Amino acid sequence: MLKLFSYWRSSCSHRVRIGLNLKGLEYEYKAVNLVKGEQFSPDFLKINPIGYVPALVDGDFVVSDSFAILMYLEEKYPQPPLLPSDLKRKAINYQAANIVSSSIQPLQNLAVVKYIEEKAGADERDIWAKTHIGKGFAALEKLLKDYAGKYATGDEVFLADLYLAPQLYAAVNRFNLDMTQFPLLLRLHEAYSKLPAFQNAAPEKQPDAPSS
Ligand SMILES: N[C@@H](CCC(=O)N[C@@H](CS)C(=O)NCC(=O)O)C(=O)O
Repeated sequence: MLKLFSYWRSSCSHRVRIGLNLKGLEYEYKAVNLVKGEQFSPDFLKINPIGYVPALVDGDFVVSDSFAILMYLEEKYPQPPLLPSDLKRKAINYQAANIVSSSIQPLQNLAVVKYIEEKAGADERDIWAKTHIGKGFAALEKLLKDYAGKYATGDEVFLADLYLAPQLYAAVNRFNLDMTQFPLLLRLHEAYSKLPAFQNAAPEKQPDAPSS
C-alpha cells in the first residue's frame, strides 16, 4: 500500500491527500509532527533530505514534494485526470498551482513565520502572512475569472483546485484573512467544502489532528 508522510495542518500534504482521494487510492498515513521537529529526525531526512512533508512511498520508491508526487500519481493512475486536455487550460492550471506553491506557501511556511515571530513578534508575523497570501490571492482572483466554472478552471476539479483548496483553508482557518476582497476564491472555497475527496483530506479529519 502507498504510504504518505504528512502533517495534519500542512497545506502541501493536504494537496496530496486530495489527489489520492480523488483517484480513489488508499494509503497508510504516516504522521510527521512538524511542531515537534520530527521532519529533522535522521529517519525522516533519509526519506526527504530537505526535511519537508509530504513524501510518498510506493514500494521501494520514494518521492517528495507535492508537485512531483501528484505528477507521479497522475501518470501511474491517470483516472480521473488532474489536468485538462486543452493545452491552454492546462497551462492555467500550472500557473495557478505555481502561484500557490512558489509565491504564497513558502512565505507562510512554518519555519518562516516562526522566524518572523521570534525576530519581530506575533503582530508582524500576521501582517507578513496576510500580505503575501493577499498578494497571491489578488493575482489568482484576476487570473481565474476568465476560466472558472464550478471550480477554478471549469466544471471539473483539476490541479489548480488541489493547490487552491488547502491555501484557502489555511488563509481562512489559520491566518483569518478577510476573504470579502476575493469573491471568486471564496466561492471556490465553499464549493470544495461540499466534495467528499476534499472533506476527507481536511486537516481536522487527519489521524494526527488534535482532538479539540
Ligand atoms: N515544495 C514543497 C514544499 C514542502 C513544504 O514546504 N512543506 C512544509 C509543510 S507545507 C514543511 O514540511 N515544513 C516544515 C518546516 O518548515 O520545517 C512541496 O510542495 O511539497
